Amino acid sequence: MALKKTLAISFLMMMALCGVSMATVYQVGDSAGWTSMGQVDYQDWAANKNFHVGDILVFNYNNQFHNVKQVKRQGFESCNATSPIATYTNGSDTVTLEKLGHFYFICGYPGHCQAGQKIDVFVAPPTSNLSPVTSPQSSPSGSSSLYFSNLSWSLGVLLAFCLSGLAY
Ligand SMILES: [Cu+2]
Repeated sequence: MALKKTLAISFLMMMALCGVSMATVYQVGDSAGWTSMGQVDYQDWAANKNFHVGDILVFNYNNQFHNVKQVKRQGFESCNATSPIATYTNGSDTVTLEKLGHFYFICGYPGHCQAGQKIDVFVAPPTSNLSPVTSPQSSPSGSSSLYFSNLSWSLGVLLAFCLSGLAY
């Protein structure tokens, strides 16, 4: 029992380490940051990147003039920020892409989304059978039991992934 626990903990630590080495941090808009001034085509910015589960977006902006609203597709398309999934207002906000699919972000200030301050980030699986693996960084507190229950099957996949990362 004690051994099992030790093993589990060491695996969790390894998963955390692997998560760190695997995650890519993207500053949205690169040096221009999150802006409505039109220097950045965010669709263009996102289009040439391969986002994966566990990657991190950083929104840097002046929070007197902008914010970040994560919205659903409809809100993205219509620039409607009235019912956001999440709101960020710090001015240097990190968002972990914790699952596959589209993440839509717009600025909630009037006219900014319409001016192009909106981004659709699509998170694709690296390969089809790796898709359910989530990075430890995406886990808020309290989800450790989930990791334990998923440990057995995800471990092999994760190990392979980590080892392939180390090989580079
Ligand atoms: Cu704005």
